[in-house]
Amino acid sequence: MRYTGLIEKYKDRLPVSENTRIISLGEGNTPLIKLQNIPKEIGKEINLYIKYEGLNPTGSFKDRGMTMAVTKAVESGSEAIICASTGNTSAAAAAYAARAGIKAFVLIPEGKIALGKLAQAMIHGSTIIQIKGNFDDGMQIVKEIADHAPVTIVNSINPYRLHGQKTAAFEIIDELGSAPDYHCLPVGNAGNITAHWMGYTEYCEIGKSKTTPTMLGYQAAGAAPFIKGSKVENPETIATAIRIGNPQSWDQAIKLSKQSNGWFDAFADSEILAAQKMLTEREGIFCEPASATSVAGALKDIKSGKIPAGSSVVCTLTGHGLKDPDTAISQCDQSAMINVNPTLDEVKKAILDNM
Ligand code: AN7
Repeated sequence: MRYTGLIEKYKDRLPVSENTRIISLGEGNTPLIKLQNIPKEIGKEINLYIKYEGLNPTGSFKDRGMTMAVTKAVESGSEAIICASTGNTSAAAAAYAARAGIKAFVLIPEGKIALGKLAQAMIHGSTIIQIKGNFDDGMQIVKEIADHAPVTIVNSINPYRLHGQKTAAFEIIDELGSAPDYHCLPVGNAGNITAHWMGYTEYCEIGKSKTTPTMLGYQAAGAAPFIKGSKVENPETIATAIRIGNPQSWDQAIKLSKQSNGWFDAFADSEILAAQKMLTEREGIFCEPASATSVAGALKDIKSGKIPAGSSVVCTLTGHGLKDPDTAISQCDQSAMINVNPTLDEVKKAILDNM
């Protein structure tokens, strides 16, 4: 059967009816890739999987939430959506609004969103409102705007977003036959970790899995409110997707972390970039910096034994590496590029010198 998106696939477990007009771009159904080289290299017996959410239509997990949020916005008669965003939500909102034939307004922090995401918001024809402030400032305004303008908020405070995103947990259980022992996610607003926990507990309740995973949330050290235990006023990190100091799903995240016996941890930008590079060079998987935080965390906890040998572990790679080409290129040694004349001899020499 033709795959037509996650709402159609999981409609029995989502708040839609037979009459709902589904706004979809074929999101979901992303690959679960078992890592081969990295576990060998660190010498640990571990079943380590990557849920490659960068392969969604706009290149991030946000499409799972946005198909639901925009479907329900259209169903309720809304003609415009709005979000504050560190980039990926704006890209998804712009694309799904275009698909639905409605308007999208996106508030982004000036100069602090990755190039690919800005390109997406622009090319899909959304109205971009750049603010001289960060994501948290934008979010505050968006929360008040609905009283002043006819727009539907599609940030993860929109409950339909989490319903869409919970389907990632369904897919993992459907594929593995049970929940993994540990699930690792990068955490910004903590919407996605909350959505995953919803998905796992729902599937457990209906007997699709006997267990739920321990939920591990990893942040960037410069934007780590869950480690600090309170809001961070001026979050800073190269992983701009998670440059968030005031998480909107704070209470839910604290609760699910306790319920699942999980924990939070934070990583320096250098550690995040090292994990990103390791995935690209050792496994051929390219994710954006924020996403690599989940792998930085998993590897630390696997090496220390906090995640015991023999465990099954899923790391969500939330966004594609092509979202942020500037950061990728700046990490690479430009002088390693070989410049030659277009002759057989010079190209041959370049190859043989580098075998
Ligand atoms: C790649 O786009 O908040 O913990 O405005 O883009 O659910 O917030 C993005 C978040 C992780 C964090 N990885 O997820 C936005 C935005 C990537 C992201 C997160 C985001 P949450």
